Amino acid sequence: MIAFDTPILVTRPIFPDINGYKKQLDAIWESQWLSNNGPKHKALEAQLQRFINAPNLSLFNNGTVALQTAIQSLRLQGEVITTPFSFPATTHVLTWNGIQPVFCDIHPQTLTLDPAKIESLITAKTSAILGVHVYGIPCHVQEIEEVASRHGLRVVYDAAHAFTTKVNGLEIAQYGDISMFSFHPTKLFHTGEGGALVYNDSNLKERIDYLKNFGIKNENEVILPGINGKMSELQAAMGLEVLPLVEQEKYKRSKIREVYTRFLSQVPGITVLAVEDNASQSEQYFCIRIDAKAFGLSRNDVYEKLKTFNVFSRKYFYPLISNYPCYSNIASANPAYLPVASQAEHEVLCLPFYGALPLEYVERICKIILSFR
Ligand code: T4K
Repeated sequence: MIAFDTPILVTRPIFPDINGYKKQLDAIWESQWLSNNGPKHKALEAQLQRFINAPNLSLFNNGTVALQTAIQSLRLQGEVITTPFSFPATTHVLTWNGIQPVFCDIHPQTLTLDPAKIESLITAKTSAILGVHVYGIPCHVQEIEEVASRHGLRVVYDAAHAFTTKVNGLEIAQYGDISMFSFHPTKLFHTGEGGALVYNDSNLKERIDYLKNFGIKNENEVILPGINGKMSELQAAMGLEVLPLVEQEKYKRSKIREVYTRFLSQVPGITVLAVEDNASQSEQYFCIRIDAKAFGLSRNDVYEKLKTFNVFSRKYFYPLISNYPCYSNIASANPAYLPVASQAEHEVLCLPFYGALPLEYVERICKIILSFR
């Protein structure tokens, strides 16, 4: 097998036509308005609300600040039960809010919070469950809701990867109290940097929008200890150009998923991660698990060998958050309590996955992987 001439990265952002973006910039120059709930911001908020059928939506400058604000808006405190199998932001926002993360193991198929393991972690201090729809694979939302309502807990979802995912025909953000979407360039839909909160309770809108603007009510009143979470007009303009391209990008990615799945799903030692029957794909990542014994090479071997072919896969999400030095002293971070996550972190590999990746390249990547055996 021959190495690629140029590096093949795990993802590439949608780049809209530069002339469309220039037109957006012309309008911004004309308006002399760059941030603080300007016309582009308002237009994107409305368009996104329609696009994902969101009852309420607030835009942010990134997903992390959005999630931090979600926690503030619900006045969460004490302990929050969460997954160790995610990007650092998921747990860090709890810490930045003075909340103790409590790590719960994940489900062996979906790699999302295992609802059967949540209940034993609930204490008098627990205020919420924070799940992650990792790779766009939805959490077991109904079971989580049942546990939460039995114990009077709030449910927040880190839906950074789950833009457009549906469960039982409903948009993913219709589940739980608040969902956070990331609009980072590595996401299916992006605004350069950015994010949003979607929530069912319209009473939260005012509080969330004050919180993301320093708590300023008017020139004379600051009513909450808010933060600067505002999306700029430059970001919103990018979003307005990217949004019409999302369906086409998803379609291209679905074709790439088909090729990977055709070549890899029957290979002993490789498992292709997929959504369950009641859910739809966000087409955010294409991820496999590699069982070293059955495949003959470990995930790390495959990751390193792919690099020699100029293919840069990613070990999302290794290491587990519970193994970071800043969290490993928490009782629930003990790997003995997290056997499923502790195995998954050594087996998962996200392969290059973006619409502009030619299908011949995808086939070639598969053949390179198969040649390792
Ligand atoms: N929760 C979850 C579950 C998340 O995954 C994330 C973010 C968050 C919360 C926080 O949301 P934000 O605050 O970011 O909105 C990347 C992203 O930076 C990060 O947003 C994302 N998750 C994470 C999964 O991936 P890295 O450290 O892997 O990024 P980097 O720079 O290595 O980029 C990955 C690949 O993307 C590179 O191979 C090249 C390509 N790329 C990247 C950028 C930025 C481009 O081609 N163009 C670009 O402009 O974290």
